[in-house]
Amino acid sequence: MRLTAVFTGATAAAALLAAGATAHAADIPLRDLAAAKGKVIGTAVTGSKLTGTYGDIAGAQFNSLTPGNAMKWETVEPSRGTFNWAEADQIVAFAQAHNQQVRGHTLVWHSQNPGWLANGSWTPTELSGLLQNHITTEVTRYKGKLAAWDVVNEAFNEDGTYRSTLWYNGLGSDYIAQALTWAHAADPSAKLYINDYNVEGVNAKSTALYNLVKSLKARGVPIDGVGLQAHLILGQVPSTFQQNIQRFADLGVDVAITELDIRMQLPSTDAKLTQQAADYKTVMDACVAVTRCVGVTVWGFTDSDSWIPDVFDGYGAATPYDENYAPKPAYRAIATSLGGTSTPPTGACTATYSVVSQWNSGFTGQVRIACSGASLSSWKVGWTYGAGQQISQAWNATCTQSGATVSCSNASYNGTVADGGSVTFGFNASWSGSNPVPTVTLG
Ligand code: G2I
Repeated sequence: MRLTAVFTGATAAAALLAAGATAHAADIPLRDLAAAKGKVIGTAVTGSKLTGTYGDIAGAQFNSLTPGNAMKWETVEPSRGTFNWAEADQIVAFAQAHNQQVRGHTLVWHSQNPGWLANGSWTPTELSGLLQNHITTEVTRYKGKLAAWDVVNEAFNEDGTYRSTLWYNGLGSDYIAQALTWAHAADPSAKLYINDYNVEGVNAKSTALYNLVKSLKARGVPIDGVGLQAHLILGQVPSTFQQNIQRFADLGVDVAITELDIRMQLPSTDAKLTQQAADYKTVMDACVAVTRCVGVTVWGFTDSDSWIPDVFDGYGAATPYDENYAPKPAYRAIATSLGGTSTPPTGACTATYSVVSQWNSGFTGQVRIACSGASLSSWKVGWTYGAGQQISQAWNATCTQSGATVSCSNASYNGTVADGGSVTFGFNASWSGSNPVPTVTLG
């Protein structure tokens, strides 16, 4: 979390506001805006993080949670017959306590299956029995508690053919209809979805999905919806996005945007963040425009809890909140699309800490102080390290560290931060074990 210093006029008489949970005091939470439009605004979450600022934001801003990993086969049945529901139960309990929906994710997938299952050799009958048992066990456990299930995940190749998976290879394409049928038997009230990526626009893959849903409906297989994951790239929201949502809706199924994030090449800049906000708004507007689009879930709400940097080298900053839990322009774009009046916080200077590069024992960090509607003639930034980090050298600031407490003040030449301007300083430090980002105060 970062603290935002709000200045009255141009003087440095600072009032410190605890920011992070909301963009600013007057903002209406996204979940209230979404509810007023009859839409869901959700986020994927990690159960162990649901405390402190992360928990506050997840609970206050979203009306739906999707467990990011906690309901996957590898998590719930790591060895055959041994079940671990701890994280999934925790997320469901958190959601109930915060009056949120839960979207179950996911029952049938080619990835994140336990080794005993993925590496086993099974006859079709055994495989079918394993799948039925898995679906029945997991769906029954959460019967009546989940709004929806991503029953089948990522069944297609990019060219629209079926992906070669444990399931397809062993059972043929009808594993999809069977999985839906078993899930429906275990919880008739949960909405059952097929979910995939790169199916946001009209293309070969989304058309294969469309044809599948059409034939499942014709056969009377219980299918309620289609999940468009929407792991998008900056500036590349497909032009046929809304048209594609509409064609699925016209088949008589719901559509959910299930895993939205919009990645950019790092470092992020103001221009990229502005483009990202426009992209988020395009996605939100398309869902708002189609009645049967039930809502949008972001795949992690903060850049500190996103899969992108781990998988796409050099990319990140894909979510609506930065790694210090400050809402980004994308957050305000979501709010605007949901009918909120969203002006960026005015009269504020903020300090944002980030790790620029990290190696086995050391790292380079930076802090950016930016002002909008306010200015500074001198500044001082402080934080407390939580994991024994030790600063060895700083540039463009004078930094001292006493125990875990760091204090940095401006150099002779960069104390002035103009309205609309920013100043950055850097440092080298050591770390071991972990290197969590500290809470930074500007004052
Ligand atoms: O890959 C992004 C998403 C694509 N659509 C389906 C989603 O289920 C998928 O989610 C991601 C999770 O966000 C990641 O957190 O699925 C990844 C695996 O395919 C998840 O990554 C895994 C890491 O690969 C593991 O090393 C790690 O142990 O997360 C695990 C739990 O943190």
